[in-house]
Amino acid sequence: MRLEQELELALEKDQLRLMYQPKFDIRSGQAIGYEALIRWDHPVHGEISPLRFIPMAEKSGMIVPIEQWVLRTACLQAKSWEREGLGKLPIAINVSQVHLMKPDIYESILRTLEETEFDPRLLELEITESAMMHNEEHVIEILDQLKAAGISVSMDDFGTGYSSLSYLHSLPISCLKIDRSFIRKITTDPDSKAIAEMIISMAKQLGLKIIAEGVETSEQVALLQELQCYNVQGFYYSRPLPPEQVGRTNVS
Ligand code: G
Ligand code: G
Ligand code: MN
Ligand code: NA
Repeated sequence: MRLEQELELALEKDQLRLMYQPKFDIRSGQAIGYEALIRWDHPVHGEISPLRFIPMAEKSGMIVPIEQWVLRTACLQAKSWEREGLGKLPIAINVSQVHLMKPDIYESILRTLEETEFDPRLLELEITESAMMHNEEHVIEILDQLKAAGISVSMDDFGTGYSSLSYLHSLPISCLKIDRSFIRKITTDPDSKAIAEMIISMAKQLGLKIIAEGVETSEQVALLQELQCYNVQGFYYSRPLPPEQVGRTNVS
């Protein structure tokens, strides 16, 4: 069977699972939320990267049921962490452009939140800068609805698309995630540092939160702190974790 066809069955065959990568506040050393990241355990090929199968799923349309499953699973997981005494942990899920364009995405998300009794104010959707640039009117309308329901939206991989300042200003988003391509070179390449610095000050001007992705070294942490970017995500703090490890590792 072709991989595309196998992906159609992966959901019902229970081959998908989620890992959770914490986001940290470098001042407190505490986790401030968890991003759900999908994995496919293929019975023959082993773990297949989402970089490989998400594009396939977008093409076939499977991305919609898959991301609905991601939302439901992450909400149920967070409720289970809460019952274990870990508190009300904020979660983030990635939403693809194909899913974002579905006319009933808002209703579908709200239904899942109701069914899982998950607080919308603890949910963040991560949407890439490039995904937000298709059909701007539709995107603004959906994001307005989500915001009114208490759900927050972050612009993922920020700096890799080409959104204009005026579009950024008109979008009801709450946070920019600085793409890890800038963070990787932030301590060695003056241009990357200048870009990161500009994004951070622009976010401040626009009243947006800011988080740096892909932080891998203490030098990067020190520089980000100097630039007053206090929220980070990356291997330096934590790799994506299986759900049973969440809340059991704390970085100071
Ligand atoms: O975790 P990892 O680095 O392997 O993820 C690779 C890419 O897959 C990242 O860009 C991540 O955003 C994406 N990804 C992981 N889970 C999902 C998902 O549920 N939906 C979408 N659209 N992308 C995801
Ligand atoms: O595109 P998105 O930001 O959603 O991608 C998340 C992906 O980035 C995850 O699959 C995760 O494994 C990967 N990732 C997270 N932190 C780091 C890091 O510090 N370095 C690298 N190279 N990848 C990271
Ligand atoms: Mn993301
Ligand atoms: Na990203």
